[in-house]
Amino acid sequence: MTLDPARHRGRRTSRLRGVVLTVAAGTVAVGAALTLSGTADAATTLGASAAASGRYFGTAVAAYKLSDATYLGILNTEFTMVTPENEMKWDATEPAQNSFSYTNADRIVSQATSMGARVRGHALAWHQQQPSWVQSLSGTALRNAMLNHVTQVATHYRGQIYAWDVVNEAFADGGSGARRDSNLQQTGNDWIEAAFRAARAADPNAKLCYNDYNTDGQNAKSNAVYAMVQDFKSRGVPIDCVGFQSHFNAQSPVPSDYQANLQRFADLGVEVQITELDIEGSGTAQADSYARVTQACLNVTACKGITVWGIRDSDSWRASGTPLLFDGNGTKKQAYTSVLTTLNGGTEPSTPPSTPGSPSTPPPSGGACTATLSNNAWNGGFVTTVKVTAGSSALSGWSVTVTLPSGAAVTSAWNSQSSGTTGAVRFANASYNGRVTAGGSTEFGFQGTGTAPSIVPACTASLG
Ligand code: 9MR
Repeated sequence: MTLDPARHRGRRTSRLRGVVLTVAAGTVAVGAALTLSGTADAATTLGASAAASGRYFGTAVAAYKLSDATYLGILNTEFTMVTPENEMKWDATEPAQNSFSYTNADRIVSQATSMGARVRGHALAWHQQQPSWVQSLSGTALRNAMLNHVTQVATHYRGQIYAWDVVNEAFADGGSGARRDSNLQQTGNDWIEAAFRAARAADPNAKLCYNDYNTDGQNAKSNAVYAMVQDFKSRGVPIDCVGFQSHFNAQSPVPSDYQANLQRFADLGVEVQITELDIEGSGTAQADSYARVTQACLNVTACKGITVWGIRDSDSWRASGTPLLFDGNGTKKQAYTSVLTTLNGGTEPSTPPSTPGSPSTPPPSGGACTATLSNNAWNGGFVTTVKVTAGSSALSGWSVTVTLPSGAAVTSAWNSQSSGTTGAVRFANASYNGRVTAGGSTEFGFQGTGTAPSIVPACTASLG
């Protein structure tokens, strides 16, 4: 929508008058609430940037790689959550029945503790990576062995785990919406809830998650998981979170309803977590997909963090697809910069990020302008004013993307041409205000319903 500035001035004034009146009536607590200018404050690591919105940024870690200096350096610098990639699985922790082996998992937990990071425990009950003694059991013997395993391992790590993947990948792929026909499933349909109850009893403070893949958009499989979570919530079966593995590639790209799917689970009253993120590809396409996933998490209040499934491409379980944020040398990829920028609300960090021993990827162009945002908000609506300031060069055009909180929508805009009304809304200059002198500024605004945006908007410019 393009709006006439004169008309808007009138509109805006009357709206602001309305705000003042509402404040005077005492029904809202917000005046000129928020001015954010991101450049100086933008954090320069994934963990610190995620922490700015109360989230974590994690990675899968392999114990045997902790002696690799490049790997350890990136781990220490960038991440605030750690998932043992294989070391807490059943074959690793209980290689013989009732004989537990925690050496490698403990190494990862103490590494996490030493760097002030938390741990996602992965995974207590899964049809894969079972030791051979488990594969020879069935019926009650298998059920009891599973419950004993859950109890013993969760007790060993009691108080040290932020969230456990209690049950992993228990639903079938395809359109059936059925449970996966595993040896655990054959012990009875209630095996999942039995595992969750045992985990709660063993470690009452750990969040208990169900974790799966191909559940990242709305489909028969995710619908079946959704129904299970809804059922567990209604019957008081302990479940606190759902993990979305988010393994993406050309055949299985980020679904268009990714954020909506996270949100519908969140609306059931569980935390949602992105637990094993990797996206095959390279360059801008890969970077854009990473940004979309990151922004989706930021847009869902109950999405408390993102974990990537490894550090460097060479650390990945599918290394040939180069799906991670650092290349094989430990150098930051475009995807890294894109995630960091998204976590920072679209603002490039003031100090170029650097990885010990490796050059940083040059930031994409777009630092030629900055945008600051101020809100007048009331219960159910807001007016936002955005100031666009040119850097050391004059601008011939600009655009600003503002990400609205879930449920918010733009109803009108002035001094700009807007595209979209929800989510990431783009505002480009109107015909008369694209030119901004070096160091100069211009303002545009919009009105909306719902909660006002609070993230520093991303500004891009054409120069000249
Ligand atoms: O990354 C893990 C790889 O090293 C193992 O060989 C593999 C064995 O099943 O498991 C990988 O991790 C999986 C995770 O535990 C559950 N979701 C799928 C992951 C990739 O297969």
